[in-house]
Amino acid sequence: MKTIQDFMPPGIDGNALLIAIAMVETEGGRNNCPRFEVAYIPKGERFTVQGRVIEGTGACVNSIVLERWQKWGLASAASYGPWQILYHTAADRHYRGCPWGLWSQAGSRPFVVAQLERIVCKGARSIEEVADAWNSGNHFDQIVPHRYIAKVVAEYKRQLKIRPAVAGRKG
Ligand SMILES: [Ca+2]
Repeated sequence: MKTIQDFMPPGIDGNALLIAIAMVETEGGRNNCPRFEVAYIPKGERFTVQGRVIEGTGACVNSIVLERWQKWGLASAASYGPWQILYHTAADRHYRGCPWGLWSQAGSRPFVVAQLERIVCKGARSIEEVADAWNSGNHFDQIVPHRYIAKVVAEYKRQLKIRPAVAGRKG
């Protein structure tokens, strides 16, 4: 069976990276509630979620996003679970379950790994580039989330220190 280490660039511990991203996104899964993304909500749609008003901008709505919106509604416009994977990202990686099925670690991990593989296939070669792509879609555009990247790098280094036996190991 293929593991994350099979496609990670040389020198990157894939499991430490997975933990680092989860730590930065949700404190390792402790704060894993769905977060709604207004860009994937059609313009004109308006909701109140736990006292906060959410209004769609439609910025990222295309025919595929709209089809999923019609099927799942607001649940389609959120990110889920320890890694906060966007439902659309998982669906693009052939996830066929309901959006909230990504809420658990077991439900989302295969699609998180599949997305990381895609990021690496598109040329990301460092923790910085992978973190950039995870947060902003890709590592070769103008959008570089410096603070997010710095957090992932720091957490990755911390993970290597606290679990040195795993560093560089296959699997
Ligand atoms: Ca970017």
